[in-house]
Amino acid sequence: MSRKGQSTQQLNNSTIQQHKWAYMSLKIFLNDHLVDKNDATVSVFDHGLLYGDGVFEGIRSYDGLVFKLKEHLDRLFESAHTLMLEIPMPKDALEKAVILTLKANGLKDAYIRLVVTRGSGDLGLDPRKCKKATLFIIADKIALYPRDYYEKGLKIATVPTVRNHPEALNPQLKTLNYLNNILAKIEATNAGVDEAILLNAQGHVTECTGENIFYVDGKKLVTPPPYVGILKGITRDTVMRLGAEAGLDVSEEVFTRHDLYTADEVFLTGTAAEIVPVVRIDNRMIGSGKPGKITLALTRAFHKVTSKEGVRIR
Ligand code: PXG
Repeated sequence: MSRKGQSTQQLNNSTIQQHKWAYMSLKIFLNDHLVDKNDATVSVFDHGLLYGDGVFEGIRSYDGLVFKLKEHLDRLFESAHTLMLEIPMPKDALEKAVILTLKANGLKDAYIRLVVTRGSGDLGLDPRKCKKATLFIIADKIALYPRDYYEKGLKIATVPTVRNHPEALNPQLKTLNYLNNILAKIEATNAGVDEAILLNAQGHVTECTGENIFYVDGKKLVTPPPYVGILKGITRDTVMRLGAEAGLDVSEEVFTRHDLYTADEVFLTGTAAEIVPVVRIDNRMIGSGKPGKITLALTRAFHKVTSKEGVRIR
């Protein structure tokens, strides 16, 4: 008998099992069933590809609990509703499909990408040419952000590209058209910083390329209101709730870069990033130049919530 009373044979079996998982191809949910990753393809005539005509969600599961699944599905259906895009499955069936995809891949801690495109049509942009939406769900291991980001904080900068005007393409829609954000990301990279802050056409702070932004001023916790042009983040909603529960004075306010430069603390929120401290903006030091106390307390509270709340994978 070897370690922990397991026989060598048992140990070998479990090692083989782990390798099997590692080499087993990912299963993708495509339209109405699971397919092998290599068979998960969409047409070159799909308008998701030709025009960015579609919607998506990025969801996370923590130790077998899918965080805020209902909220993500609600947001997906709301984005699709405004685009007059019919999701080819009711919400409860889609919830089951997400769970099925996680189970088929043996994933407990995962990143889930749920995508619905207009489907394939011809080379005209008219959505009426597309008879059926394409739906796919990818669930994979979560690629965590480097630890340094959380321990040292981010250096970020405002960029020249302004956030989409809400009456052009409303940032509240989580669509497949992310070029506004991608241009901002390129500008941040060119400037040698970790992330971009996008302002709106009036010069008000909106959000980052895939995260919402908050600042702390004394007991005040402030984030921009949706109408300045932001995605109403699900992590943002949770953090606003946790801030209020911690006795902070939480508000949605229109603000400028000056408010960020002079804040005690700044942090970003998003499904992938969770809560990340920001220590430098446009080369100005924020607060003490280290991740702030309130940011760290909210991070601990957030981890507590993700370990308890969610739809169980069973
Ligand atoms: N703003 C924008 C523009 C986003 O795309 C957020 C804010 C944060 O929202 P949530 O609901 O996640 O708190 C997002 C979300 C990725 C990735 O792969 C991007 C997002 C979420 C998950 C993964 O870059 N964006």
